[in-house]
Amino acid sequence: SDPSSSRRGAFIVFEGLDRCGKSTQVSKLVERLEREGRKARLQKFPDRTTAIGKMIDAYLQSKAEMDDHAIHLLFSANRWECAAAIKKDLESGITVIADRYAFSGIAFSAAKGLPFDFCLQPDTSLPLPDLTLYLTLPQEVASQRSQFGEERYETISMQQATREQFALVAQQVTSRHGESKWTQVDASGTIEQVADRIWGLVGEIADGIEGDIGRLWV
Ligand code: Z5A
Ligand code: MG
Repeated sequence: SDPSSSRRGAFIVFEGLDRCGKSTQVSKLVERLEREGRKARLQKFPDRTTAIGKMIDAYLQSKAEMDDHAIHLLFSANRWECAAAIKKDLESGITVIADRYAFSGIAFSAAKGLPFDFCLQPDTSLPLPDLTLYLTLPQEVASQRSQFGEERYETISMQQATREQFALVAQQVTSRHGESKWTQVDASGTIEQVADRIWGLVGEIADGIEGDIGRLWV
């Protein structure tokens, strides 16, 4: 019998500032898991395909204006509308890899000046990631990558403010949920070098997890 059959899939989140290579590495990890014979699914946030996601997309492309609180709640609502599917997949043994999650939600809105606690609340009790990989890259390198600056938030000052908020988010995650839940990853080097670094950090949770799915901030 398969010893992994009683295990649920791991929920792994990629976070980090713009152009640090999250989407690239999320795809690499999904491919690698599948190559190793494991089931994996990619979940991007914001998920721009839903009705809420389309409103978020218009906002990010500056085709629509929105109150800061309202857009914050829409980003969270966009996660809530995906939460049941994430839980269902994890329970059926699929590893779910998210490209951004609630931590981006908090860091970007708090960087705009909304109170940190307000930013935290709407995501309370969403599925808790088993591991968040926070990719770091010097700003000079990130700004030189293609398409930087095309969307709202892609300015150096906004990125710096967001970096500071991400540090506070990391403290919240580790103090509430444990040090093992948040790992910083050096995202410099070639795509393959970063992918190998990440594979080493993912380690045995790629084989599945025995405990229940946790709840964020609970
Ligand atoms: N946002 C929010 O405010 N609230 C929320 O709750 C959430 C998000 C969930 C859109 O996000 C915005 O929404 C984002 C946060 C906010 N705003 N900002 N700023 P998004 O995830 O849709 O953003 P994106 O358009 O996908 O870009 P990105 O995520 O910032 O990029 P990335 O995924 O980190 O990088 P990449 O696409 O993998 O790579 C960027 C380029 O570099 C690309 O040309 C790659 O080929 C290249 N690349 C990647 N890796 C390497 C290496 N190792 N070497 C050289 N070149 C590389
Ligand atoms: Mg991306």
